[in-house]
Amino acid sequence: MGQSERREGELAQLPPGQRLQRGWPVTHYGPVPKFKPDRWEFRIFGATADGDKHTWTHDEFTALPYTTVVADLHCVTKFSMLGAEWGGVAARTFLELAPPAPETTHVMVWAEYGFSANLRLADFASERTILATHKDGEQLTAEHGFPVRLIVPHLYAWKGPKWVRGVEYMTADRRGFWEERGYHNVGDPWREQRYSYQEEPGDGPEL
Ligand SMILES: Nc1nc2c(c(=O)[nH]1)N[C@H]1C(S)=C(S)[C@@H](COP(=O)(O)O)O[C@H]1N2
Ligand SMILES: [Mo]
Repeated sequence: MGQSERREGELAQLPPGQRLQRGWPVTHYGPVPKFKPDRWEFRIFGATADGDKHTWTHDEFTALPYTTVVADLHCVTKFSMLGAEWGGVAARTFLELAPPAPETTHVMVWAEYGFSANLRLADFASERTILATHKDGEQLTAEHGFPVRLIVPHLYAWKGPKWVRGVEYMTADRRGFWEERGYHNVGDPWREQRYSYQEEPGDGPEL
């Protein structure tokens, strides 16, 4: 049974070393960006199949098919928030609208102020990965990532940038912001992949 199908009354499963957090703390590095609707665009670039950059204005992004995913959020600093319903656009929708070139193996998800997180293409392509605009039916607040944040349910939450502006298709792996600063390149909470010193050959590019 998947995480999304947990029944009421059933004990929620926490990954090793995590503890339950009541409420929803705000965790990020740097200031909260101000949303400027006329300058905002969401872009997909890099190794696209057609070689072009694809962009969406905020209105265009909002008009894309809306879906929901129930998923937990696990911060590497050890708190977890369980059972949030994220609403937004499935990552797969973008893979269909702007397909990657066949050589694409990884993506870099870019956010305001140059924050970034790298993912294996398969992690981004998960049917549960979502570019979220809402949580539990309400629009995200500025500090939680409005207008768009990424949720990758099966990875630690630093792999889900808030204030996302684009996705770069890559033909080789490259470390993102926290992955360059001591965090694990893959970041699977169920395997407790917290720090880069735990990496095994094949988990990521040389540090
Ligand atoms: N742009 C940006 N996104 C970010 C971060 C950040 O520093 N900058 N921190 C990540 C981390 S470490 C966590 S735990 C989650 C926290 O999300 P929340 O503040 O909505 O709880 O955001 C992630 N997304
Ligand atoms: Mo975190």
